[in-house]
Amino acid sequence: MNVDSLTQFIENDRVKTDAESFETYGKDWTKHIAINPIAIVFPKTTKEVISLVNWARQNKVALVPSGGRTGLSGAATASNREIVVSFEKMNRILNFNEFDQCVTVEPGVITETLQNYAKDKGLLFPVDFASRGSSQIGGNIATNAGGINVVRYGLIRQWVTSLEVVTGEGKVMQLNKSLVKNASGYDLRQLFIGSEGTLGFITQAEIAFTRPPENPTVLLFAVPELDGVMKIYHAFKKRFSLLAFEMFTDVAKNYVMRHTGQGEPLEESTPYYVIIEIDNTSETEIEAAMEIFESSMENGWLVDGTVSQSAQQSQDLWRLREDITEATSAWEPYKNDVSVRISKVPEFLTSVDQVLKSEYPDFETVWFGHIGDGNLHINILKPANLTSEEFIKSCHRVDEILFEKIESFGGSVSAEHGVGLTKKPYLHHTRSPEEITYMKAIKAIFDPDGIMNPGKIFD
Ligand code: 2HG
Ligand code: ZN
Repeated sequence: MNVDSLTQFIENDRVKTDAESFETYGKDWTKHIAINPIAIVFPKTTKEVISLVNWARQNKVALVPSGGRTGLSGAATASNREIVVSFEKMNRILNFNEFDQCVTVEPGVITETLQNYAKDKGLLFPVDFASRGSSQIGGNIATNAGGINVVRYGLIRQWVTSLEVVTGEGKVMQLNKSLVKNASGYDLRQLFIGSEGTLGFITQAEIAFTRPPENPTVLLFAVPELDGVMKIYHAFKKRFSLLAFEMFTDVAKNYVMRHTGQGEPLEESTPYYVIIEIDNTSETEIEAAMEIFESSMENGWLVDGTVSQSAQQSQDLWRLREDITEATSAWEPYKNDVSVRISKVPEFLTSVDQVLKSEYPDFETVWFGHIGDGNLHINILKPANLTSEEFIKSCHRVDEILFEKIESFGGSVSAEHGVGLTKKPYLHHTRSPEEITYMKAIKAIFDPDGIMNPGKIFD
């Protein structure tokens, strides 16, 4: 395929075909998938995106949308002679509507830039996660991003008030137009959120902000038994509107400590840790937290704990949780991102523990996650004596066992990272044949030529 004709509507220097650009833009954080793009393009306007879609339809070339490339399921990977459409040059914050407390953005705005923009206005963009410094809003929306504050603020789905999209037919639509109430039929905006670029491109979005918490305070607890994690959750959830409730294991903590040079956060070292964030608005709040801490200690659910006294301390405690992905990346982790409904988490954790111990006796496993949302991240680290292929093959065998369990719990094979390429073979454990058939039919309507990120989610 000759991509030279792309320059009829996109300037020469925004069409790249060199090896270095392919290496950078051809994939996301899912490093083990071989890439094979034919070009990387950088549109600057919705008009250029429309021309690109029309060109792709005529030339029967597939397009892969690409944001900050922090995805973990291969959804932004070009492995089959596609053109990668990077939105990094569509990165303007266009307009802040003070009355509605909504901001209009282009898809390439970095998540952290939007968070800081909200902060400058005395407001909060509440979607937050470790890759905030590189991930982009378009990608966040296309994957319905979650993160560490979902327990309080929900997924990004809740904060997108309006979307401009270009469908796989090259048609532009303004979806929902920031109406709070709009009972005029199907909400196509929500259909595009989380569609992983399989229906069309997001070219603009309006996002709502909210009031920030007054005094976010972090608590870290040392938990001796797995069973204690959700008992602590239940006790806190009954009393607080939690801002976050996360867990990680000592294995995860040790990787972070080695990576960052941080010391032990607590005197006691235990197999599990819980990190909680509350809005410490008055003496009563912290007293209530201390009461729960003491009763949890009496019950043996935790053996040690600390409370952040400053923003710096909060940040240091959060690093123990947020730096896990980076601290383990050299071990080529095989990633699972699973969920069950919250009330099933205790039983689910015990069951996963058994599977991992019996099936991965020789592999190091690192668990952590947004356990207050029922979402567990399981990272299996590659032993040095195995090749990547051998390692992934063994992980796939265990996936079958793990996902059977997930299915029996009515859970999901992908809680927040998306399906992309890596979870595609397992979609049927979460979605019924009828659901998958309807999803394919929906795609065929928006993308009749199958040019929009084909092969992602399903074939
Ligand atoms: C997180 O919660 C991210 O830190 C990454 O979703 C999870 O690396 C992972 O498995
Ligand atoms: Zn996560």
